[in-house]
Amino acid sequence: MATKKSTAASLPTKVAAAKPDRSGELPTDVGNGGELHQHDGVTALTTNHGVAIGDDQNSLRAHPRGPTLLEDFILREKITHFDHERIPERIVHARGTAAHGVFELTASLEKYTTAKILTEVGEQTPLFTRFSTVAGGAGSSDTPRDVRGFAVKMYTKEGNWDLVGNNIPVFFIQDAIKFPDLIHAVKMEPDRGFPQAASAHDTFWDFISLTPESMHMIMWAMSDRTLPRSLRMMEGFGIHTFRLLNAKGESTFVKFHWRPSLGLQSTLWDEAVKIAGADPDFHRRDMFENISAGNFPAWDLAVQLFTEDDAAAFPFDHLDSTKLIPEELVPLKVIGRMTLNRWPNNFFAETEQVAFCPTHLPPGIDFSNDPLLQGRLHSYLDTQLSRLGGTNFHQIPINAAKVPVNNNQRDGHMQMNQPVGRVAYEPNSLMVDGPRETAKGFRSVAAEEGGTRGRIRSETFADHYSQARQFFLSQTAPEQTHIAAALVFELSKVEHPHIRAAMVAHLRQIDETLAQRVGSALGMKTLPAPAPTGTPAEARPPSPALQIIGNMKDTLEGRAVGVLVADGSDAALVNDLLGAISKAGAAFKIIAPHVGEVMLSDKSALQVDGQLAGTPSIMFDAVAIIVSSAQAAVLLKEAAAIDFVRDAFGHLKAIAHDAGGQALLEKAGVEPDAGVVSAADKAAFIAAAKTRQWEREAKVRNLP
Ligand code: HDE
Repeated sequence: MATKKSTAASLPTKVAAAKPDRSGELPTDVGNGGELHQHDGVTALTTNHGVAIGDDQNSLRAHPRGPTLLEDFILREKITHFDHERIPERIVHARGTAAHGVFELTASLEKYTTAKILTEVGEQTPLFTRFSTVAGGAGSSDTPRDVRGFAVKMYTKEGNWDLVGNNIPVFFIQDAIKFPDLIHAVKMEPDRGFPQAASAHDTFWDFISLTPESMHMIMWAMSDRTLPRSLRMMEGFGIHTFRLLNAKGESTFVKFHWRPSLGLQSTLWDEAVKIAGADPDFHRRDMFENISAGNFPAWDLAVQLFTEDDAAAFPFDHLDSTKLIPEELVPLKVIGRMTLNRWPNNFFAETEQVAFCPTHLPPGIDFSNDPLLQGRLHSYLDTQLSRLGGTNFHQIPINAAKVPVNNNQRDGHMQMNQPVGRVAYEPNSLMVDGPRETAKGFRSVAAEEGGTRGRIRSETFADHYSQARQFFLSQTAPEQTHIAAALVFELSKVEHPHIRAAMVAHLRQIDETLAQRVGSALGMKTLPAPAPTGTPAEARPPSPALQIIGNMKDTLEGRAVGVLVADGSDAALVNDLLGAISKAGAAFKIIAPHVGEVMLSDKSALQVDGQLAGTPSIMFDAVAIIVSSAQAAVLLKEAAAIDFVRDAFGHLKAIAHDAGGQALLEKAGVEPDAGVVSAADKAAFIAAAKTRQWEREAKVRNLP
């Protein structure tokens, strides 16, 4: 039988594409680049050992229809490498996305610290920031109800500083020894392997209901903080109290906060659920698209500084990570700005292999005795050893400090360095110019420690309800309702009634009205007795800084508007509206029944960004529907068009429409309100698009 050799001859040998930024990248050809590697101007495909490959389409066979030969080292090398492409995903925060950027200091903290990154105003420090969800696996969706990781690796002139934080300023537990239990409880249940990336199941709420210290965090977790609209619109927090150390050896306590320039914004729960289906990569794509478009997201870095004496006067313990320091008590001081301006070249090499450790600190910053932080100081280095395979992960380019690294640590798996000389110890007299310790090196705060040794939880950690209540009472009415609705949703998924009852018993210690709203929506005829506690909630003044709605900015900047059009849409109306959207700083996407182009009423062509069925309104902050009456008649029979409108309305978004759009609104059951405006009234649309129509919520949903 005649055999034909399959070849790739028809494939283009060179692809004309925009050149990615290759700075900081290891060259792919690390050999001597000899003549063999160039043929007719084409870079030769090689094995990992630099041998040019003659045929990458066919494995070596005994004869054309015979067995493959063991001798085929090219096949075996390629497949073996492929077989080992994955490394273990992170046990928590497995799903993430990251970008490069820069930190610039705007106000010096010289009085408090020697750390140059916090004292040299104007200094630009390169950095890499990774955002993540906590509970889901690497392939889970971007929008579950979950805490978001906010980890920043700053390559300072004095070594790396990793500020490994979250988008919520408090945590579930007080002591690191409970972390494996918390994570085992929230991750998929081990006998069934589900649910993925969801806290709405029995084991999570069982653990939480038996862990009163988690109540403050639960208020945050059930709030819209866990449903960010964009990673660009969330705050970041170092959570723990850290210390700054100045040249005189004096120390000051510090908390770190990242404040987004775009302000805070969240999605609604129903929206987040639908986004997970329509675009599981919603946040990753949003970050990619905005950085690619030059809309660089930015955050202010702010600090709260306080002394031992200040701390002694707080009505909570600053070493307890289930507590925050209200801004009204210790104001925030903005000291610098982070801008993310470059997408990684390679997801695996950078985003996957980046290894954050809270122990990476430059001199001038130090830890506090927070028992949660103290446990983390062990965990991160330990986890990198198994995730990245050995002790030399600091040599991977994304992890490598951008200052010289000199010490006598040697060898180990995947050692990339080739140290010279016979000396690998210190002190020594044989290498007088070898690395030595220096007075400018890392110092620990000389704190006095005293007390009784033991496995003892401090009495000052005993109040679990005051800040939970303070958080709840600080929220706007719609935000309080969302917390109640989230608790009802989550606890309704819990199969064991005693767990539901235990949670409502805790809520009674937080806020009686909240307990009643949740209890009655869970079908409880009578509420369980309040959870027993020796430290009931104290009244604390509300802190409006804890709201999202109150911290939304009066802007459309960084947001996106979806404009639904079809052939024959009114050209003047469409173009006017697009102009107004751009002027307001937002992006727009043109959605139409088909991709390609639509022909507007003046016969001009408009490029389509998304096909209707694949581009639902959940992707946008506001929508406009501008369609001719003839097209409206067609779209009335299209479920995707009706859902587009119904969801936009149900998610409290502004809707602009013309007469054709009006027909769709009617079919979708939209009752006009202040957020439903004529497409000709651009100003009214832009104003309405900057917020959500909170008054509408009670009309479209039965809320607890
Ligand atoms: Fe983590 N955490 N964590 N965590 N954490 C990890 O390290 C751990 C905690 C946070 O984008 C792991 O590299 C313990 C608080 C972020 O790569 C692991 C405790 C906060 C990330 C680990 C905590 C965080 C991690 C898993 C309780 C907010 C993702 C993979 C004492 C301040 C970093 C890894 C990235 C990742 C342990 C609690 C934030 C296992 C033991 C509190 C943002 O080392």
